[in-house]
Amino acid sequence: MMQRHSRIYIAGHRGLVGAALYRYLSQQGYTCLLTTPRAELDLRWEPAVRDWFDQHQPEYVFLAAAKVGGILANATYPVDFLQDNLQIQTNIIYHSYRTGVKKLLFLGSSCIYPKFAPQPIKEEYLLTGALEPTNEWYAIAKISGIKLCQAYRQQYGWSAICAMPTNLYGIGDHFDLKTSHVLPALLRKFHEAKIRQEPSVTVWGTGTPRREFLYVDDLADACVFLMQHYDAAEIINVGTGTDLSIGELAHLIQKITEYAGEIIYDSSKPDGTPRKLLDVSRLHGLGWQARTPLALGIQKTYEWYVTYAQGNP
Ligand code: GFB
Repeated sequence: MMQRHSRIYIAGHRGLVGAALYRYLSQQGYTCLLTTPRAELDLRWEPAVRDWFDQHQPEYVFLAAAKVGGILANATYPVDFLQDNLQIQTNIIYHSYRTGVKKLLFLGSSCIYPKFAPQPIKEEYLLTGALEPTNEWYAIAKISGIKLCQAYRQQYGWSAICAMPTNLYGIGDHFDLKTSHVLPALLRKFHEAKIRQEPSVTVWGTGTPRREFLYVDDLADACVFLMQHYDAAEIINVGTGTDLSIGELAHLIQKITEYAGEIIYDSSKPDGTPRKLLDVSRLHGLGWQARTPLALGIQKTYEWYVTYAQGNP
């Protein structure tokens, strides 16, 4: 079991998930959290990762470092999403194993599942159908990460586990309108339209795709729960168990930001997967459930955006 004094490496501690993990573990009293800024350690560069592990010798690793982004970023930077992620995860998994890390948690994504997977999506649907083309580069990298963890467990009996979070949002998110995910993008669009008194906000696609959103602090809680209570080869979904349409999300954000204008849909932009709702019964069976209702999570994220993130996307 991970102890309060264990040496815990959070790879990607400046990202949405890594920062939430850092906050959560600190609050829980874990005192030896290892982090290194990107400027000092390029995780894509194998010799640097080798040296870092030799020097720091972590006991537990949360692998939250990844090149991530929304539907347009995925389509625009396929090399980054495939190659950077393959390099980062392979380097960290290999050197974790080589230096005797006791347990590693690899973070995947709900986009690993087939585009037309039956809903809600069970873990066993992995690799049963074609992927969604807008994010296949990222998905294939993440599937490779899962398989590498499973291979290490099978060949060497090493404790690597894989959590598959649904779409995430929360404090520390990125609000760049071209590269971000839908929830931060809409928060920013509605907020700016209110301030500038614009008559309408444009939402990409048709508004009909359905998505499930998990507050990132809940994910951090789930990751620590899994690190402590789960040790098996099978991947495990992390979500809320409920979804809504992008149109419904837009109306909710319109209400939270108190924007009075109109919503317009731009159907020249891609919709992506029609629906992505995870089956979370395996995680519920272990005794973990998400806590933060969507409206509350969005409200907290909005307050953080207005206070800290504007002008610094
Ligand atoms: O969050 P998102 O970019 O990614 O888009 P995915 C979700 C849906 O929101 C799509 C629509 O149907 C978008 O067309 N949408 C509406 C918008 N307005 C906007 C907007 O202003 N910005 C954005 N970004 N979307 C991601 C994958 O897929 O899911 C990632 O690309 C990752 O790799 C993540 O796996 C979990 O949910 O479609």
